[in-house]
Amino acid sequence: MLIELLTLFPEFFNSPLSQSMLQRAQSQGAVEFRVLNLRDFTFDRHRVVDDRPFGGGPGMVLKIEPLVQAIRAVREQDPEVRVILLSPQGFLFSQDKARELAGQKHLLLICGHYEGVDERIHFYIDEELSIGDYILTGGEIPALVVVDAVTRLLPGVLGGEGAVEEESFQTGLLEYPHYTRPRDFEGHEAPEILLSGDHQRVARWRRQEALRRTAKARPDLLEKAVLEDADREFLATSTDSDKKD
Ligand code: 9D3
Repeated sequence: MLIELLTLFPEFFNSPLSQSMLQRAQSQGAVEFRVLNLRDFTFDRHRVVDDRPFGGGPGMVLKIEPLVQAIRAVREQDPEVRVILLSPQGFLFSQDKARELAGQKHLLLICGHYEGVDERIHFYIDEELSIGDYILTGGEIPALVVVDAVTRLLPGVLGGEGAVEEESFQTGLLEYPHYTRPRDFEGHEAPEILLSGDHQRVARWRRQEALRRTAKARPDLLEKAVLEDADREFLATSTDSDKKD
């Protein structure tokens, strides 16, 4: 897969793309990253990429010409490229979307900045994605979030760890808690049941902990999760106000 990143801050990506999994994925040939400097797609003397908003107001707007020059240059090389703008107005990025994008040959991720991007960009892109409801300074970190989530799904990238296959067995619940040695750390003991060797009791305990945590932190997930009668029974009793969280 080829992932191109269009940005005003190309240096921003140097370190993250050279780290751990992303670097390994590149060496393996599973993915290639190319960082494009938006300023290289200007043709005026001063290489201007932004301008004041029509109608007034604070801040600057990314000009349409350099953006479209860059998109055209990439589309000319590959008409199949999927062009994605990262913006706070986009659809929410998700694991489903990561899976969908991992099936593509070529992505162009456009990082917005300043107060926004000229609205006419929408005639030239395929979709617009946000990573969540908080305000960042630009689309660079969101682009890296997409890169990371998509790259780890590419064939061979996790090196046979099986973590990705395991995800297809996901329950729609948060994970159960994990413990390893030492058994007692500063008086905080690992749950006795995990050391019992009783696999059935361990499995039931883990299921219930997953349910408890999900009900507390992400009750929205419970609505879509596939639950057994025993799960509902557990939730009905464990989430009573007299029970500890
Ligand atoms: C003060 C300007 N903002 C009004 C709330 C608009 C604005 C424009 C551009 C706010 C942030 C940004 C920069 N952010 C992104 O480009 C961005 C983003 C984000 O801020 N949050 C979550 N996902 C994304 S994807 C791109």
